[in-house]
Amino acid sequence: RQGADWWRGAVIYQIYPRSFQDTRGDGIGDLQGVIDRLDYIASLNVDAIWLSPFFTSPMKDFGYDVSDYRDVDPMFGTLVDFDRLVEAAHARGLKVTIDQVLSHTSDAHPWFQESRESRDNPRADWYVWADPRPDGAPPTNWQAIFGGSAWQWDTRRCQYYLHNFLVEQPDLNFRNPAVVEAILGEVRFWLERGVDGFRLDAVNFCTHGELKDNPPRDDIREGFIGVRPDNPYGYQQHIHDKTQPENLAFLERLRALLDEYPGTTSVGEVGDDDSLGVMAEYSRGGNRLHMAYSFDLLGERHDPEYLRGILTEMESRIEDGWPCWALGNHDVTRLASRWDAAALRLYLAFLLTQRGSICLYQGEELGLTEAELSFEQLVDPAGITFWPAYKGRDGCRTPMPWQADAPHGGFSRAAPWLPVPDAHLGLAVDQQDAAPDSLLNAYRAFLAFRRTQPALVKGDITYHPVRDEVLCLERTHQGNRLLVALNFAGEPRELPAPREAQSLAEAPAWVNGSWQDGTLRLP
Ligand code: TEU
Repeated sequence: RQGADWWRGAVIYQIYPRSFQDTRGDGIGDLQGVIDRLDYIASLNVDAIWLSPFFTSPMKDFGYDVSDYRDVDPMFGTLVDFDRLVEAAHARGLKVTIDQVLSHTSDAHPWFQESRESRDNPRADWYVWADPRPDGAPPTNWQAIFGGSAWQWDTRRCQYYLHNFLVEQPDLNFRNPAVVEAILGEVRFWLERGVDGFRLDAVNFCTHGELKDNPPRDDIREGFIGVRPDNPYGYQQHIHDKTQPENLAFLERLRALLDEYPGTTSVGEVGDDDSLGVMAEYSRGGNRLHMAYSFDLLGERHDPEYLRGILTEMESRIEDGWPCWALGNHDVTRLASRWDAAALRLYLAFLLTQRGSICLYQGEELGLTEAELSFEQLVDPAGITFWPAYKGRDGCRTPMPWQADAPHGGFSRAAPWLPVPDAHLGLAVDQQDAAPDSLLNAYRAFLAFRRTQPALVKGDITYHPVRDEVLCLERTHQGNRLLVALNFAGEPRELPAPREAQSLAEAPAWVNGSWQDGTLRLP
């Protein structure tokens, strides 16, 4: 696990620091809280952590609006805490990856403050500024992901600036070489501090497209994040040319920087109509990103044909690139409420047997459900804008329940920024620790088993056709060969094992069920 390519097949545990563990009593999690819980994280048998943003921020998008890339927001602690966190994680064999939100900054970032001062200051072209149309309207019809025009009028410059997300998240101008240099300098700061890698936020949004109207779109891709005809979030009807070819030059610069620090890695978040194609393009060739992930398994569809379709398409397109898969994150409805709550053990086996690296989102290992919040309780601007068609992301961001009988589930002694749902207390870590057959212990056991199987960590993969809602796949690495049979039927299934698998030993190692005389019996 310790070589320079430790990230291939690694399992990365995503921490949303705001909601992990509060030690200061302000109802918001902090870096010390992460340090205090590292033993828990190591007990899961994961390889790395990914920390969602903890940088200085006005918190309009809860940290994805960075106003100082090189510091820790006081609500989370200090750089000294961060250094201690890295040291303590490394001491437990855990790699540390951090989020880098490079496509945009906060409007409170000094770069933007300077840029908006005038049309001819040294940072005037650091963001994407454009004149209005003759009638005063925004330069293009592009829509922001969080609603409304992607252009915001600025009264000082009498120009519009581009924001793909919130008004408070102005888009950096990656077509300006000075911006690319500055951004690489910010990334180097964290490499020097000893981080092992980066999750690159909305990485295909960095370079903006030609400023021209896009045609309205009438297609809606089924199964994609929150996309329904009545739901504008993620539909982005006017920004579907976001993945610009010029972005590749930036990725190549970034990779050259990372290669100066052997053993570091990168995973790019890709949101695109052809996200699988972009994942392949961004992770292929060894000179761009190490890995990429998309929202393809984060939507509502979870039937085995759909899942197999995504995964086989990825395999056919990725060549020497490397995918990263997740079934949950801080942007989507919790897995236990999005897919079938009765099948969480199946999904864990499904996720952890795919080819690629894996992200687990905090609380997924507990089977946490989406919190039901009223409109008055919402704080996510996306939810506040689109309610009730789309309820936003607060429901997947409520605090970790550590102890069933402690106030606020042991997360904080103060009222947390989002409530700990009563329904989560029975799923708290202390309850599941004590129950040998809990979901938490199933994750631990499967992750421990996975580590002993090189075929699951870095082996090749082949998929058999789905039969009777059973998805069979094979993983092979040198002498290590496994047949994985995943029963999505919701009831027991009996079927002949795929003929190609007959040469395997008939000894199911972990999955319950049996395999005898060529017949698979799956509960
Ligand atoms: O999310 C990016 C994002 O929202 C898009 O990738 C979008 O979801 C996708 O295109 C599907 O429509 C990241 C962060 O994860 C999120 O929390 C931030 O709010 C966002 O960037 C802005 O920084």
